[in-house]
Amino acid sequence: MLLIVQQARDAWPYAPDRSSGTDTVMILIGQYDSPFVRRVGIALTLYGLPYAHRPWSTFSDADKIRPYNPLTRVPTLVLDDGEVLIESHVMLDYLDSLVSADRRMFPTTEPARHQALKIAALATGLGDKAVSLFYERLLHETVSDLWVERCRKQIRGAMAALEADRSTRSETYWFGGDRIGHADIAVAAVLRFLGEAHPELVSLADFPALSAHAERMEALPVFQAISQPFIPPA
Ligand SMILES: N[C@@H](CCC(=O)N[C@@H](CS)C(=O)NCC(=O)O)C(=O)O
Repeated sequence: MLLIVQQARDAWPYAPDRSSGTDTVMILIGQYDSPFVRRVGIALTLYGLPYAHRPWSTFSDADKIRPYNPLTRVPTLVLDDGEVLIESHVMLDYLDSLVSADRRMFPTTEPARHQALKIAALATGLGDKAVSLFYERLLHETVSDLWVERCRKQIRGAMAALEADRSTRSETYWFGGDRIGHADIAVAAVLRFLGEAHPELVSLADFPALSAHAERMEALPVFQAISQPFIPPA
């Protein structure tokens, strides 16, 4: 049994980088069914940065989150010096500063950098609309058809734009090479959320390049480890 555990550890390619010599670790607040929390958890893991995870819900655990983030939103990232970051993109920007330039998961040179930022922004914007649509249906007694239709159009529009871009590229990762990037992660995490929170909204069969991309990413060990089925807020 011990041998099996040891072998599993050896096979895990994302060993924590403890070179900073400190025992204090960052704390990632939020559940992995949020694509925003998940993209940060995946980046922390791929970078080998040690962190503690507090899977607090924005609704039932709001009182626990508030002292760290008055917006009571997730992800919330508490740094090892006690500073708190909000917004997943800001967190990734900070994490990128902790690793050498050749390991950063946003390209560091143009035009690749702004192209990758745009793909990630399309994905997270789509995620924003999917979250907004979910709250509209969950929290309003009378659901606004106007808002629902607007969100649907925005989601489908972003999906079409992402599909058009991905279908021109044949490599495993969006921007080629042998390394996953933040854009790859954002797209796959958001597609998983969309499929689970709004199963009726889009058929992935209509977006073959995107669904192949998501399938490849979800098969990676890090995506399987940093993962949680969608639980609607209660
Ligand atoms: N733009 C934010 C979006 C984060 C977000 O929408 N988080 C949701 C959970 S998936 C949340 O905190 N919802 C509670 C609320 O907004 O009140 C980011 O990238 O971090």
